[in-house]
Amino acid sequence: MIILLYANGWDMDAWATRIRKELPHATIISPDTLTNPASVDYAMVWKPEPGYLAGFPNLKVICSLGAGVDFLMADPDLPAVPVVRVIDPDLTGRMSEYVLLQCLLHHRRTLSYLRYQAAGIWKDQADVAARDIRVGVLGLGVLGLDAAKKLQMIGYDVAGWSRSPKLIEGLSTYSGPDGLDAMAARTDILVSLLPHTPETEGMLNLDLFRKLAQNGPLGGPVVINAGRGKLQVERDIMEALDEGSLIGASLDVFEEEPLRDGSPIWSHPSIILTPHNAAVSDPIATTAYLARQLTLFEAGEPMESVVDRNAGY
Ligand code: NDP
Ligand code: OXD
Repeated sequence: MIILLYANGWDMDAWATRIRKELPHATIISPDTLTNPASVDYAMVWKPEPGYLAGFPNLKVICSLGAGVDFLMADPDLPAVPVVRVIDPDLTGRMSEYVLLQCLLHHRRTLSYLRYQAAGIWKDQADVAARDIRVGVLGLGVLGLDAAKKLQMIGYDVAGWSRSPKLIEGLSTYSGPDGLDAMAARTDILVSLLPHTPETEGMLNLDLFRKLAQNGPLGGPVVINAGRGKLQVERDIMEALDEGSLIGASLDVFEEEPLRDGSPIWSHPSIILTPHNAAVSDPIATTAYLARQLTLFEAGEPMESVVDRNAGY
């Protein structure tokens, strides 16, 4: 079994060591050590250049080293083999930590208190109970559902939106364009955990922000995006913050990454920015998961997280 391991810009030593541990019979190669592309059976990749994987004529499976596969789906020359993505409790747990933290930071007005502290001001702001704050989660997949359940455990009034209708005990669910408007109207904090597809691109825009609950207990709505940067229209986020149809934002992902120097997002007092690290792929957990998928494939068994290439995620 020959595996190509390639993640543009990552240090892959720890990854190669872990894969060798999980799959002792595998030969791990990198673009630097590659001599015969036709010998490669499997690719484990993160953001290879479009067209790169087409140079491996005998690939059997392509594995994303993360949960998202938008960079693969956007490759017009992607080989027609199964694409597998990561579904792992380690990654899911990290994302839910991020979502809970960001909701709480805005809910408990942490940015204001940090400013008061810096200025030596002793000032109290109106306190709101979690049960009075309505959170709307865009995406009820692996990550969205876990985050929604954990937000409920804190006491938030949570709803979720997905492409297909869902019945989830204890959770208000919405789907489709009408469902989005209905959920927006009852949302104080909007959490985006959607994949980037042609359908979701640009949907975090001014039109949607204005449909969020404008008279909620926080004084206005907040958006949190850890899905993909292409979901958001950054110009619209700035405009919404200016006009007050948003009062805060937490952004982990950006239209262009790294975020360009000079973007007003860097210094906006109501935006919390993180560098696309809401849920990083841990080499140990990720390689164990992907090794299991390849073992299943070699045994002729179905793999657990094959991407639906028509849906694009
Ligand atoms: P899943 O595929 O499990 O879930 C995706 C969810 O989005 C599903 O509920 C799906 O609906 C919904 N969805 C997709 N398209 C639409 C649409 N057009 N309208 C409404 N709902 C839609 O993905 P994960 O939860 O595992 O991951 C989600 C995304 O999180 C990844 O694709 C990636 O972009 C991002 N991510 C970001 C990370 C970070 O560090 N910032 C880390 C990991 C992931 P349905 O249930 O009907 O299929
Ligand atoms: C992922 C990511 O998709 O880290 O896993 O963005």
